Amino acid sequence: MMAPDVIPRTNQKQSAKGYPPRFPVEESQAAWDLPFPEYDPPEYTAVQVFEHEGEWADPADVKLVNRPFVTQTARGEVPVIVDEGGRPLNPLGRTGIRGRGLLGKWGRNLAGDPLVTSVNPETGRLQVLVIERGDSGRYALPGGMVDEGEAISETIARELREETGVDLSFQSSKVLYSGIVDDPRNTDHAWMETTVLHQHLSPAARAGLRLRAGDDARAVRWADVGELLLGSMHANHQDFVRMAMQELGQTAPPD
Ligand code: RP5
Repeated sequence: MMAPDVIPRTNQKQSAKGYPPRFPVEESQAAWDLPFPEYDPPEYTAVQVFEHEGEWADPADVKLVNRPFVTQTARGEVPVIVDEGGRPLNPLGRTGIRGRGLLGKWGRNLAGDPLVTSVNPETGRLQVLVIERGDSGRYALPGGMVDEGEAISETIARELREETGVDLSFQSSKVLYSGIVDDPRNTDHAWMETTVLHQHLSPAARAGLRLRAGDDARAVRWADVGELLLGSMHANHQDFVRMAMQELGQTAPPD
């Protein structure tokens, strides 16, 4: 399954730490082609983004960026619209903040997420391997940003190793989703896009794993897949877990 045409906007009212309050945007005011003359959001780009220009961050002047601004959709990569200053516009619509926030790249910022499931041998419940994020404390898939020149399966294996201590190969794993994520760091001009690779482990493969939280993960654990977990996950991660459940022919039990 590739990106649905419309992924739910989940986090527009949430913001990452350090962000100014977002200009209020109702669902019906989000689309860029709808007039919203009162729209006057604050401009925010974190200091560390400017400090890392030329490393993981783009130049402050968007005109110096020489890649096309595109987004991954169910129909493949499509160009995104840009504003009068040449700044790419978030495909999910207005976010209430201009600039890049904590994100280094104008337009999409690429990430990868491992979605590892297995059945708890003692309870028979479907579980997913999650971390507790260091920044927000929310449960999340142990994903991270794609390094320059890195294949997506490598990013996903590396992030899983760094954040959970688990070593798995994702070279032949199924692409569950590829496209925009409604991340709390997103702004009008910078947003996260991820590829989610799914692997379902046998009881024997699961038994051989030793979990160890690392990097920006506060904790790591196998979590029962249910409404309680799904409702407390980072960004669109609950949507990805629901897609994996569909693949496995499972429905969430009530918690
Ligand atoms: C999410 O942010 C992605 O789905 C991925 O899990 C994560 C990458 O950012 P960091 O964890 O590196 O901050 O939108």
